[in-house]
Amino acid sequence: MATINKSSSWKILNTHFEKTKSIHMRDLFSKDMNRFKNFHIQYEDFLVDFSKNRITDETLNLLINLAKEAKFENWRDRLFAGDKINFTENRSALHIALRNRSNNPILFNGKDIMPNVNKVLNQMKEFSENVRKGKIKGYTGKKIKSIVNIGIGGSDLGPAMICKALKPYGTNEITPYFVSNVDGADIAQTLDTCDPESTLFIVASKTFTTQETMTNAYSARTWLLKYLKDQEAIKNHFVAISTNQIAVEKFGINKENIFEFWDWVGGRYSLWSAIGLSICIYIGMENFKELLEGAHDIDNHFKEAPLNKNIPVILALLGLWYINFFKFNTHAVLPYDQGLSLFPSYLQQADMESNGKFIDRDGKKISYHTGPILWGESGTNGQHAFYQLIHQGTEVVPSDFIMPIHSHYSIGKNGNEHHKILIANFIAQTQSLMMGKTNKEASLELKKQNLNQETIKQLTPHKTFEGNRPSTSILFNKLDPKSLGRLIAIYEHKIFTQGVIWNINSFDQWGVEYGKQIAKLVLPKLIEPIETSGFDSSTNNLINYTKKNI
Ligand code: G6Q
Repeated sequence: MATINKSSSWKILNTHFEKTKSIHMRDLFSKDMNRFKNFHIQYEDFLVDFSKNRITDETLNLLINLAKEAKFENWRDRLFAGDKINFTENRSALHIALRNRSNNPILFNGKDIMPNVNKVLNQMKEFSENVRKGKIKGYTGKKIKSIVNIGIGGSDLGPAMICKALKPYGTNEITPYFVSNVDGADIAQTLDTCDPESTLFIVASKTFTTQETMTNAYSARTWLLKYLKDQEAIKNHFVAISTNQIAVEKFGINKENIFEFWDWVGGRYSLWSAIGLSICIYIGMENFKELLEGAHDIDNHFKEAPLNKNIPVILALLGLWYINFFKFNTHAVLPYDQGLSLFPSYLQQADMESNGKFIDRDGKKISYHTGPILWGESGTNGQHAFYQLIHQGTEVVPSDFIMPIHSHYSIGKNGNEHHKILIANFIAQTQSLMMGKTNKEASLELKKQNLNQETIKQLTPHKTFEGNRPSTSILFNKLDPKSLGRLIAIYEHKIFTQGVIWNINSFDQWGVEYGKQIAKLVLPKLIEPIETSGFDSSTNNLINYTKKNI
């Protein structure tokens, strides 16, 4: 296939872009009373309003043509069929099987994988229930009160984000902790708050070789043995989630305490697998299944909804429109829910690790932009920090505003004062980003403050907002397990759709592997007693400086 930016649909889009790039959304809204009606999708309790984007009907049609020319539908079929689309690792990307609540057979190498998926789910159910009921106890017979998930990247970000988001569903009797950083502060501070007799460590690592995770796991083991003084205690206090059974057993974890997952589950797509064990223990199996249900709903929606009504597809096409044509290179994710405060960093990995690539599937260097720099923060905190740049900066930042209509917390006047203020801020931001404030409006506002002519003239440009800053609003009823499952799956499929059109493999992560490889080269140099040479002069000197001053 010719590269996508040489395709006829790309060229047509480019011409369309040149014609429409200066149109202000304010004018689009005033000319079309049905703009919201035409540019929103209602899926169950999810409302996706994408009318505040710099598109027309024609833009959308042309973007859909581009997806079709990139054979998106064919790639989507291949994803669901378990083809080895992650060809650089010779793997399928079958996370959809982990949440296949229909239980219809899914074949991998000609064999149905659902029995194995269900077997592990049952193991997770039994184990998590026994921990919650206090049937699984610590070595000295104490009930488990703290669970410490030791993992990094895909083996940490999803479970950590979900446990925070679903706190209202969590048990008060068990506190979940997440240790990921190899910086000793992370594990040391966590261990300080835990009682060895009532702590369960979950070592979550697909490969069971990741330096950070293994270092933290060994330190946790040493800490435990220091207090409990018997190797046998490891049985009660350590479980592992891994595809590498041999390495787990070598660590000293019992075979029965290993939760299996498979090569066809990518790290950043693994929260639906046994990597979700910490979630399961904290919120219970029934709620974990709801999370899976939510994702499964979106899998079906993604497979079946027409492209112009397909939430992940629309989000993907909007993103592409901004990155590839407007050259807006960053994208903000702004959840108006404190529970979702880790959602932007979770998505950073999902998106940037998947689509931060400059080589296409044919091994050629790409000549168009791929994944955006994704960032964000929960509202309203971000408003008092970086929104200034979103309103008036020289960079335009397309943003997703995400908000549940109902809060879990009844607080303030009438029990909903806080949430009403939150909603008002959410809506006000999207409105003002789109509308802006004209020079005339700004100057009129200043006149009403009885300022003199000169001050008005001086202040007007500073108080003027161009507007035309795009945003998409995603609303749903409540942040519960099902809606969170839906939200995550929407973004997973958005990322996949963009990867298909950009002709990249969204499922490998050679940059991460490279990081793992180079750290191993430097570590022995930090220990060797002689002066280090052989690297560039900056690296040699950094190593020698730290060695001298350590
Ligand atoms: C995710 C990446 C990466 C991975 C971590 C941890 O897709 O592969 O973030 O999850 O490097 O790897 P392990 O689970 O093997 O320890």
